Amino acid sequence: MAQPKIIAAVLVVTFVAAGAAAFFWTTGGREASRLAKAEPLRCLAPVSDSAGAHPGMVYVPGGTFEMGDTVYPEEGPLRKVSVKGFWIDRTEVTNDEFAAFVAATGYVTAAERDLDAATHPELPPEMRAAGAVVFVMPNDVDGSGNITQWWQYIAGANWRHPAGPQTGLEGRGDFPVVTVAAADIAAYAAWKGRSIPSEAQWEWAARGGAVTKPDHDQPKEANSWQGIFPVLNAGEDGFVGLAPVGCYKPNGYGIYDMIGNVWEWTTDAYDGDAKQRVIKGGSYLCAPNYCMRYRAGARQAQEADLAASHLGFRTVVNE
Ligand SMILES: [Ca+2]
Ligand SMILES: [Ca+2]
Repeated sequence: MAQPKIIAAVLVVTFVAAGAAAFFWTTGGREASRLAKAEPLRCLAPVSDSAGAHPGMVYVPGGTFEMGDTVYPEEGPLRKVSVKGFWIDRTEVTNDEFAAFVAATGYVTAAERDLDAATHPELPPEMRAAGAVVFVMPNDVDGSGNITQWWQYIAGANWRHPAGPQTGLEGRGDFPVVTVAAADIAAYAAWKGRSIPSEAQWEWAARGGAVTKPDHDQPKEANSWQGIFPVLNAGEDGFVGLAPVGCYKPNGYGIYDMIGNVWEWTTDAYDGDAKQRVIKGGSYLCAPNYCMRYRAGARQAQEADLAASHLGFRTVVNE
């Protein structure tokens, strides 16, 4: 996915019927209909264990590491960074977990609220309507320059309806929650007495304690995209769309899906721009021909108030 600013700009001209998105959500396009029966609804049971000081979390010891990577310019320069020990969610936060928060607090997410014309004068009315940016697999594309060929702003898309009003969460309780904005996840974390990870915490945890230099290969134990993005998704990893949390082997610390499945929010501003945050780990949409960001050192900018269908989060407890 290209720079979110570009997305916001080009999405201005894009507004699709939710019905089309619903079709792709339920089928995931041609490939998904072929594979749908093989895709499980639950991989890790139970999702949250009840043992330890912080149930459902893993302790990550502190350390010093060379942060960053060398594939894309925004990953550098490589720099030595120290991180104190902390606890981190074993999995991405799920729909069931987020639903418990909403049930307890009545919280309404950013994607469920219309944007104020006063604060977003640059957007046309249709993009100020409550909604989210949703990936819709195209049948064909004309080059990779125009991302509105696969990213569409859909009114009525939110965490309960991840691809638009006609879609829902039935059978998807163990899938990562998506279309949550920075303020939403901060509220969730506060309710749990937790925090959102910094970029350094996230990247250190994603290394999994590995002592060797990270490679740049597409990982086997992660939900990414095999084939040619965005038109050919071979689903060799078992999922053409999102996967339930915990379907792949955990990393060296016992943490699942740091790489792939959904991108994950951090608290870091992107290049000092408070309106943009750093997101990490890549998603099920990351392919070798486009967005090789299925690496701990990769990063991307995301508007703090923009909800998207490939973006979720996890929380930390700082000691
Ligand atoms: Ca996949
Ligand atoms: Ca992830």
